[in-house]
This record gives sequence, C-alpha cells and structure tokens, in this order.
Amino acid sequence: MTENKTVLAWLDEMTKMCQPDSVVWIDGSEQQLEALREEAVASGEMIKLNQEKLPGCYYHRTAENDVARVEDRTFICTPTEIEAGPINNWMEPKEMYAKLTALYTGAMKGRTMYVIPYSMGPVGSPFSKIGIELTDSIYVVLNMAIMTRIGKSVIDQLGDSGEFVKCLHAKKDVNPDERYIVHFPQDSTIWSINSAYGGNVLLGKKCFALRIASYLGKHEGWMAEHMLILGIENPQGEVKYICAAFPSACGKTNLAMLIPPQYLKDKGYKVWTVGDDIAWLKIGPDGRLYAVNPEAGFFGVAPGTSEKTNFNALESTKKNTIFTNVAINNEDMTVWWEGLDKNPPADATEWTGKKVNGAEYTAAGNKLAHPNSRFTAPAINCPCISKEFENPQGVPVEAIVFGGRRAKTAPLVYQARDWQHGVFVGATMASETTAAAAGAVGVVRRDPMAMKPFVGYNMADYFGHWLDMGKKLGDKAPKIFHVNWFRQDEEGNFMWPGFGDNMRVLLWILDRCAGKADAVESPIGYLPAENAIDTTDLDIDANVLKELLSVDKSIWLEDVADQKKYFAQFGDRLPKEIADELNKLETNLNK
Ligand code: TSX
Ligand code: MN
Repeated sequence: MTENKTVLAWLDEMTKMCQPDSVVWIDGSEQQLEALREEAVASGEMIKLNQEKLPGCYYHRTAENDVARVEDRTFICTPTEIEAGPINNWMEPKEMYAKLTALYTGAMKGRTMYVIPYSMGPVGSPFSKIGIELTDSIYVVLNMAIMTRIGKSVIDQLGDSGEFVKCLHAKKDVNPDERYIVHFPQDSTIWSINSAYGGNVLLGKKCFALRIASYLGKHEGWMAEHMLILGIENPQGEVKYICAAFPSACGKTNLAMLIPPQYLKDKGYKVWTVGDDIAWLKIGPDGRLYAVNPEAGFFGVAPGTSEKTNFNALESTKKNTIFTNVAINNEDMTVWWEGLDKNPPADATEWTGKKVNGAEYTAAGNKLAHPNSRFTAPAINCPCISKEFENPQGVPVEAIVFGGRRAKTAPLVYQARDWQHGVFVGATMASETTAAAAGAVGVVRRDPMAMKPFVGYNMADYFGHWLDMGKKLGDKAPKIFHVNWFRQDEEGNFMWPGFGDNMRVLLWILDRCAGKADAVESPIGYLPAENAIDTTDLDIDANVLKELLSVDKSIWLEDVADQKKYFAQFGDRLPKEIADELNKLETNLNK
C-alpha cells in the first residue's frame, strides 16, 4: 500500500518483534470492513444485533477485568522525570522499551496484525495529524474505522513523509498485571499491551489526540484540549462557537448535543455539535483561535443516555454503531442500559454474559450494563452535527467554558476577568465525586482543564503554555467562563434544572462575548447581573436564582487552601502568574 521507507522500516521492526502469522493493511474500503465484521462474528468476538432495528450495529463484550482506562498503568516516558511532571507515571524510555519489548516479543504468534493508517482531523486539513496503529484486534480496527478517518486516502496523504505517530497495540492475554499504556512523546510513539478496552487501545483518541498532541502542541504553538465544541445559531442565522471542558460525570456529551428549550426553538435558536470530547485549537490567519474536532465518532458512555437526557446521542447509535459491555435484549437482539428507559428486558444477557431476568435482576440492585459501557457511533449519524464538522480550517471560538460538579462552591456561571485569570480558573477546576465513581462520595478531585490524565508532559509547563497562547492571542483571545450545573440546596436537591435549560447560561456567555450582557464584579470574577439570565417559561424562584449566583466566602477560602496544597506539588515550576492569581483570589475573599 505504500513505499514510504520510514513506515516500512518501522513495520518490519514491529513485525519481527510481535511475530504475527500475517500482516493485513486496512485500506478503509467497506468491502474489507464488512469481511472483518463477518470474521469477528464467526469467531465470537462480536455479536450481530437486530439488523432491521439496528442496521449495521454490533455488540462486543470485554474481559471483566478490562472495562476502563488504567491511569496507574499509563506512562509518559520522557528522557527526564521532570519533563513528565508530578502527575504522570514516568519511566526512563530505554528501560521501558526493554521491559515492553520482552512482553511484545512473539505476542502476535498465531494472530493477524492489522495496519491502520488514520488521520486525526479531516484528511489534509492544516490541523490534522496522521497515525498508524498496528493491532491484533478486529474490534480495534472496526472502532478506529468509526472514530477516525482511515485507509488509503490517509497513507496517500502521508506520502513519503516520516511525520506520523507510531502506535502499537497487542491484546496479548489481557493480563491486568502486565497491562501498559505507554507514551514516548519525543519519538511520537505509543505502545499499548494487555488490554482490549476503548481508551487503552483506540490509540488515536486519548493517547494520540490528547497526550501526544498536547506535547506536539506545546512545541508547535497550538493546543490539544479535552473539550466539546458546539455552535449556537441565533434567529438571524449567525453561528457562534463555544469550547467546553468538564471532568467526568458532568454530562459533557449531553451539553455538546443540547436541545434548546421550546421558547428558544420557537424564536429560531439552534445548537450544532462539532465535537463531544476533544478539540485541537490553533491560531488562524486572522489571529483568532480556531477549533477542529480531530475525531470522526462518539465513544460515549451508554448508561444515562436516553431520549430525555440526550435524544441526539441516542439517535446517533441507531445504525453502524458498536456497543461494548451494555446488556442485550434477547427477545429482539437490541440493546439496553440503565437509564435508557424504565423497562429492563425480561430476557436479558447482562454485560458479563449471564442470562438473567432483567426486571428481577435490576430490582435486586444489580446492573445489567457496566457503568462504563459504551457506544461507538459515527458523528455523521448525529441529527445536530454541524455543517462545519469537516471544515479543514475549523471554527472560530468565541468562549472557552470550564466546569465542575460542586454542591456549594461554584456559582451557576461566572466569567474570568481576563485570559490569565481564566487560565487560573481552568487550573483550579475540580469536581466532587459521585456514587458512579469508586471511593467516597463528595470528595473534591482537582482536574485542571479536565486534563489531569491527559497532559503528555509536566502539568506546570502546560499551564505555562496556556499563558503563552493568551499572549499570542492578545485581545483576540476567547473569553473564559466557569459553569456549575450541580449546585445543591440544604436538602441536597439540585437547584438548576440543567440539560436544555443550560442554553440560557450559554446565551449569557455569548452575550458577554458580544459586550451585550450585564455582569457584576465579585471576588471570583464577573457574575451575571440580576435578570441578566433569561428565565422565560422557567419555573424558578427568584431567591433560588440568587442563591445559584452567590459566592460563599468562607467555603471559597477552604477551596483556596486546597488549591494551595494542590499547586505545591509543582514546586517552583508553577508559573508565577498562577501563584499571583491564587494570591489575588485570597486577598479578594478576605476583603
Ligand atoms: O448531563 C447533565 N447535564 C448537562 C446537560 C446538557 N446532567 C447529567 C449528569 C450525569 C452525567 C445533569 N444532571 C445536569 C446537566 O445539566 N444537571 C443535572 C442535575 C439534575 C438532575 C435532575 C434534574 C435536575 C438537575 N431534574 C429532574 O430530574 C426533574
Ligand atoms: Mn473524555
């Protein structure tokens, strides 16, 4: 398929190490993919679902010990430990290569190695980067075919260039004790072994588009961020774009595909999805910041996705989708998960493969679908996919929104005073744990820019890169905001209706960017002025709204103490600007 010497030499080296029985190039043709689906069904790796109700849809079940990303086994192997920083696991590259070479040697004996050329971003876009993933899993090939642009057009685009990310994945025996997800940023290399779960093996996603790309972005003057991208069209037909970063369990995919409240729909407002997880951001020819979604699909959490919470995501999964670790309804070979509806199938196969009565099984407190079960759906299936989804130049970004799940601390929305303050707001992002995560509920987890597990170098230098980008953007920089959909009252009830009504907050944000909405200064930044957020047709008490927009100084001072502790781990590598902003916040709160 190619005469590219760098590609062929690397492929030769990897083949000699892994010793597959055969090597198959993925050309991206429907014919080849269909043959692979049939092969996976014949071997039991995938199950064909009801082709009338769910055309082109398949089911896959992972090993029970292989259901999520493994942060404690994820490494950034830079030449020195300080380059990887205090947040990442690190090992000296030579030592790691030797350790992994032992594991990979002969790992593909008796198996086929697939060679997947793929592009992150539209093929040929100035934003886009190419990767080649070698894998012995058909499931990986078929997921990559949904999540990225693959095949011949990509290898043609690469030509004889050596500029591609070398990705190696071997399923081996899925042994969790020998599972490694390893990045060598200086070599543009990713090695993954002993897993077959999404985030660990679809190497274009978190490994490349965030960890390796963040490293490349730092050196090339752009940014790889864990952000959704959405467009809001006003009644005049103008579309403005927002990027937003949230920690897990905040409903990022739901926000990316938001449906406006009826009265705004009636006025002519629309929401368009450009991306639900990752944004690559670059300064355009006009000096503004532009965003591209490097992915081609959604790898979304299934539980909680319903017609009510995310109609557009659910629609996206109705054809050509791969479901992983959800439950099967054996009556008609469709899928089910917690939160889809209130009717668990009577004749069900739960996610580990046991046949159960779904009603009885769930009534006894068991889950039919794994909480981290997923759908892999093509973005083009999404009813609200943006016309700009494939735009090679990206979309101009008006606002950057950070968020978190905070019961008491953060108000519904506030605006940073300037870019530097905004970077501090992102750096101090935090979320309180829910029952969905392991461990205690309500514990504050700091997750700067929602990038804690995804920065491919020292987090302190990453803050520095954000500050540098602001200097380059100057007065053309997007405005920065923070939102919290999860404020609770004394009884623990959510005070804000959330979901589609979040549009009201997004419109205040866009109005602020246009210099149209009123705000008041507070110790933490600008808050919406009274009546600045449109509550038309919303049954919300004026006092509740006031409470949602209030700042409790003593609670914030507790958070400041936690922020100080968190930043201490970066030592004197922490940019002075961040320390200055922390001091400013503390001073403001003590006034
Ligand atoms: O996704 C959510 N969003 C963003 C939507 C665009 N969720 C689900 C979070 C789990 C992933 C939310 N949950 C949101 C939200 O804005 N808000 C809440 C909290 C909440 C839950 C239920 C109600 C109100 C708020 N009300 C009723 O159930 C009637
Ligand atoms: Mn994500």
